[in-house]
Amino acid sequence: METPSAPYVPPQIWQWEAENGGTWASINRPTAGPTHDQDLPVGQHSLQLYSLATPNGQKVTILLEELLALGIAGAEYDAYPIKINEGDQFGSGFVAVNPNSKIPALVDHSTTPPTRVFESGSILLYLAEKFGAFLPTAPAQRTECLSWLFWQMGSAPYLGGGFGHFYSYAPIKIKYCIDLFAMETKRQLDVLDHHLADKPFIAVAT
Ligand SMILES: N[C@@H](CCC(=O)N[C@@H](CS)C(=O)NCC(=O)O)C(=O)O
Repeated sequence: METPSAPYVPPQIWQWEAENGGTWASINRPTAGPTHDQDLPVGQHSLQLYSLATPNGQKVTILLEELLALGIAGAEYDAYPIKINEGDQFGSGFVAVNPNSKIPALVDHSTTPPTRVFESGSILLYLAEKFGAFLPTAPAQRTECLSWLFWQMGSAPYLGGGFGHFYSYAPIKIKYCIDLFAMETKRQLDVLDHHLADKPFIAVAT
């Protein structure tokens, strides 16, 4: 069993140490709000997506592309990269769309005033309801679909923020943290294995 050389004793009042050696230390901070003025570009389509090809970002792009594949022309969109490793998520324009400073974020200019949508699950739901696709209308199936959507929203942080962070980004390898989140990640994947044992999709839009 791993024994830390200098056991950490949490202080009475926690203080932020900006440089903690972690991969994301230069952009992480304990406060919200914009750090600089930076307008967002706006293109020709109603839907403006501000995102990046990360696990959370790609969810929205996949749905938009699936909507387009169904022939839904209103799902055409302009996509702009928000370079989260360079701090774009703290620009004033982006924070106005997502006060939580995380991608993905969407603005729908087909409404007056334009509708901002943030949180990947909320964006998926917004688009599914807007275009009447990929979300069952029957109450039982709709509830089942939303249960899995919310399960995914609640579970993903254990993988990325928990397992991924401590396995890959943390400046020191802490066995306890890696074990805890590896176990939880395995368990979540086993939830999916059980659920998908007798069906091809997690939920089906009927
Ligand atoms: N619950 C949010 C999580 C979004 C999220 O964590 N996005 C990450 C990229 S996958 C991000 O923007 N990170 C930048 C940061 O934390 O500063 C969602 O589902 O939209």
